[in-house]
Amino acid sequence: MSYSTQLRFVAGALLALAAPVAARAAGDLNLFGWSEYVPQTVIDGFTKATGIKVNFETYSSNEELISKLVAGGGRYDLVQPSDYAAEVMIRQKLLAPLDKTKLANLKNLSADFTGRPHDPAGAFTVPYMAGSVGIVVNTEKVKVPVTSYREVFQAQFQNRIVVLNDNREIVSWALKSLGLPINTITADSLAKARPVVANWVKLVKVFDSDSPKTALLNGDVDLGIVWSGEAAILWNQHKKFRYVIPAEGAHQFIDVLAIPANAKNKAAAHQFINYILRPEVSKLISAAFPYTNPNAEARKLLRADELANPASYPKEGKLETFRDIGRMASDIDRLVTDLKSAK
Ligand code: SPD
Repeated sequence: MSYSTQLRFVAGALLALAAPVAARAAGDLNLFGWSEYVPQTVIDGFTKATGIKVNFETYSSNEELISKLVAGGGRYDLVQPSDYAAEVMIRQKLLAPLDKTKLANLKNLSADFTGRPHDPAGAFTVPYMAGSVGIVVNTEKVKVPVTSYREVFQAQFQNRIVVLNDNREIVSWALKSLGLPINTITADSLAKARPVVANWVKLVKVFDSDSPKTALLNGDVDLGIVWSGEAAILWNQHKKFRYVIPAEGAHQFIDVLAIPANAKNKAAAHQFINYILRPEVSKLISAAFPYTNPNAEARKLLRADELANPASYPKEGKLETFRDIGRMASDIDRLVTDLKSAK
């Protein structure tokens, strides 16, 4: 385990011990999900429909989720990893198999988002929302075309850039720009990516995975590389914010719901999963967080302008999902952490 991974592990364990467990009751659902991803209206609707109180905690990266689960996963009944992180958790036996007899609404999912390599039989995971990671440009401030990672990280944009605070993402952009694979990572490919990342991080003003849209809306930065749902919200606010899938190709993610192996309230977790698969509930998720909705029946309820949002439903571009890369994940983490601290 790398030094930074060890630090995260210890921090996760301390956080787990410090959490306000007194507020939790045996029948509650303890949900651990991405920030700005599960609308409060959906949580409230679930409680109203079932009488089950939801204790909701958030995280900003898959790596944070995994280290916290390893440290004290029994505190959570439901988690929301991305596809590749779920693949890691399945390999590490951190997830419980789903009881599909309790998930009648699985039938609403589009076949485009099921049967994927992270969980081919859907034995452990259910798609929540999907999306991509792409370039967003304030076209009132940036007058030149920006269509590739290299065009984002130019000296003329120093201190005008926001990017996700996500080490795997940043390295994958460098690998893509070098024409190297993002899922077969070697010491050699990381050595090639290192000087690219070193130059790029010096140009960045804001690293933010929770709400990268904020720096763009405030005018603190003029362009960036963000989650597609963030770009979709920006587009809804003002059409000057354009979303571009980088020419080199982009990361596509499918975020899922899954039940930790040692969850105490698996029954409530199944109820929550089945609840969010209702088309009228899934539609509320799209309205608040306009990522790509994997629920075919919910899509039928979306307005034409929601379906026309180019960040939520891009019409072109090469997309590739991340896979479990084993121990190389900690090498990536160390590489970017080192370069950021030398910035
Ligand atoms: N604020 C919600 C962000 C969801 C991002 N999920 C994708 C992570 C892929 N690394």
